[in-house]
Amino acid sequence: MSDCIFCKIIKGDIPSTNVFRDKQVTAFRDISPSAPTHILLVPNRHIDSINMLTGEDEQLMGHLFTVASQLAMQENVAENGYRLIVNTGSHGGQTVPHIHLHLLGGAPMKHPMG
Ligand code: DGP
Repeated sequence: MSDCIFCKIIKGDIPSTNVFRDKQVTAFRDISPSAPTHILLVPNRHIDSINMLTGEDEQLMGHLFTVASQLAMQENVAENGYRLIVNTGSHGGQTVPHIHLHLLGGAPMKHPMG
């Protein structure tokens, strides 16, 4: 999508601090971090939100979580724990309409959510 911020980051048209890249997924540091480690993992193919997923996306979404697990280890937050969030739609707090998984860690997370 030509006007999507995350598609522009994936293409390299907007600068970002990338921490991972393969054929399916790009991960980069959030511009406005909410925790000491705050990484966004995004599918390289544009998908608006979780609402748009089909059965064909199951491998891709599973891969997104596998990469999140690897990055948590790489960032040294795996042992103490971390939070993965996918905001969806306006009530979910989604501001960028391209599926992204937030990886937050490096400090205790606030609870309860919602
Ligand atoms: P969400 O509210 O779940 O849609 O989160 C969108 C996140 O994207 C938010 O934490 C800020 C981040 N973000 C927005 N624009 C940019 C950008 O241009 N670069 C980077 N690195 N992050 C961005």
